Amino acid sequence: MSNLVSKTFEPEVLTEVLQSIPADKVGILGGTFNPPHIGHLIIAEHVRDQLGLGKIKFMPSYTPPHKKEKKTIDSKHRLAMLDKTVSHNAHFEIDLSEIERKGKSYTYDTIKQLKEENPETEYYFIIGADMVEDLPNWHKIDELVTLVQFVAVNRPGYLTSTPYPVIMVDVPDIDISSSIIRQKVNDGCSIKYLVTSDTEKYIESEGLYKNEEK
Ligand code: DND
Repeated sequence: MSNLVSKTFEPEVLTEVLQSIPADKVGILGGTFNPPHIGHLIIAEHVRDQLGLGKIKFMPSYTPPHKKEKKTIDSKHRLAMLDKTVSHNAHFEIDLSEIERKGKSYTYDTIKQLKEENPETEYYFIIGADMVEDLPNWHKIDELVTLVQFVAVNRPGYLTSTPYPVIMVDVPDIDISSSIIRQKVNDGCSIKYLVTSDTEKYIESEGLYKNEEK
């Protein structure tokens, strides 16, 4: 064994090293991901890069709190597609907190749980401008903004002005949505390049989004 490998740190040196490490900065991109698309990848990567975050956790909802009336496909399909979409980026992970908790996926409950489990971590919750407009309707929003730093990205057709404390990050305008992709599949149109090729194959092989009610 070489000297380099066998060398051990003195305890006081290790303490100094640990104290100099900044808190973990982790981005969370919560979503229904029905399906995940390249817009999700672009905003996650831009925010990670611009805010110097260590990683981005993609967090699929079990039951989206704001989509009561809509039919959302089973979480097993959304999770499988998300896995295929994000697995090529070493900075991206999937967080199963909401899928495992089941029930309505209120962000307040999720952040409270994550903060209890990882008190040293600084969380940055990333939302598109459509969700910025919706923030006043979120469950326990006044408490939630004290627990997590919201990060907003621009989205064509939506404003980003809000009375809530939100960091703005500019991303290229991306006029892609999950609903447009579902509509295209239903109409028999190509979704190539709107989703990753593995996700495109999965949608096709599982027959997702065909014959959907309008
Ligand atoms: P969506 O279902 O809208 O996400 O949910 C976003 C997150 O907000 C989830 O974690 C929800 O649980 C949470 N939420 C919403 C409402 C109420 C509450 C919580 C509550 O606790 O009361 P999508 O799968 O549609 O998209 C994921 C994210 O990506 C969204 O923030 C969306 O705005 C954003 N996005 C884009 N941003 C810019 N340009 C585009 C985008 N496409 C999606 N083209």
